[in-house]
Amino acid sequence: MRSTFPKWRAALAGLAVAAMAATTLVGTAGTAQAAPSLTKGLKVFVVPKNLGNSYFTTADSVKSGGALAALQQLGEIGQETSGTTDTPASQLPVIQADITKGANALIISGTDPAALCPTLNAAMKKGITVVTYDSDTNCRSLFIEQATAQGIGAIEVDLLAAEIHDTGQIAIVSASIDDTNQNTWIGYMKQELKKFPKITLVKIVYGNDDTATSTQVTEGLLSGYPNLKGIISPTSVGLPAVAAVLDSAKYRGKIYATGLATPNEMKKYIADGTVIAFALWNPANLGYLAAYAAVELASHAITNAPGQTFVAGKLGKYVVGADHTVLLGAPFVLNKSNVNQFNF
Ligand code: RAM
Repeated sequence: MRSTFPKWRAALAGLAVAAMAATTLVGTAGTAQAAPSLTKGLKVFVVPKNLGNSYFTTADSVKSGGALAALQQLGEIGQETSGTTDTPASQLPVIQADITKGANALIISGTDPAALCPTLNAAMKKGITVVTYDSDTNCRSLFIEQATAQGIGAIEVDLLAAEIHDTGQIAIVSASIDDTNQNTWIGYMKQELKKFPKITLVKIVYGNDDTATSTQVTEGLLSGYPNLKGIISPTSVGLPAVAAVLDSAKYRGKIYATGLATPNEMKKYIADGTVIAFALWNPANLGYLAAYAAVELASHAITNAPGQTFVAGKLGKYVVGADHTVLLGAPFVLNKSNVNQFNF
């Protein structure tokens, strides 16, 4: 198995992983105290793109120390709700039902930048706090961003470029065609690809954050592009599906895949050499931070103006940045040297 990951990239990744491990170890046992000014008993709905995706289970659940854990610590009434597919048609009725149930705040991973907006704008007019996390919409008070979109796009291209020696045809297996986050990252991937003139992006296909569809579109790529050298899948559902298709003597070491995924879903493919490296951030911390931001806003303890600051429990102090965003941190790289340190 080749390992061509440049030393400086590995060193950077190591630093990021160390930072991430330190916060992970704090787990759910954090004894964060709610600031006295925060309102208790708020009804806060956490709305991932869809249910049944383990990335969102980690981001949201009490057990992992995600959004619902923070809401519990703050004395709010938190609930995770969503549809079954990564589409606005599936997500929207659930958001509408949350509003009918008396939501004070909504924390949403957007399945589309615009389609949710008539509903979310009406909610904000009624005084409901709308925060996005993971995937943005054009209508919200704050976006809690996992890492810069440029950083996420660039790291995936850099990882694959190193593995294919900066040469050859590549494709992307994305989530849905409308997802804000994947489309933004793909835009930055195209920018980063300009640094690699011998790499050609031949096709973008969509697995809709569904394993069966992701498998099918990957197989389609392999038969349609016999000279394909690499695949980027910037989705935690897509990348394990791509890896499963490539996990055979026919493809291993010949076609490389990277992207974003949770460690537990990739351990097998890292161990057998199908995948060398991939990237992520700490999803539980993302959910935790989003919950604090939503409660701060809903309590009128902060506004969404750039420069506002708040303390997000065990994670410490955050500042509202340009475009009304709050940045969690940097993406980190997982490979065989560290993937087994994580359990989510
Ligand atoms: C999937 C979703 C999510 C994305 C992760 C990496 O779980 O598409 O939005 O952030 O992958």
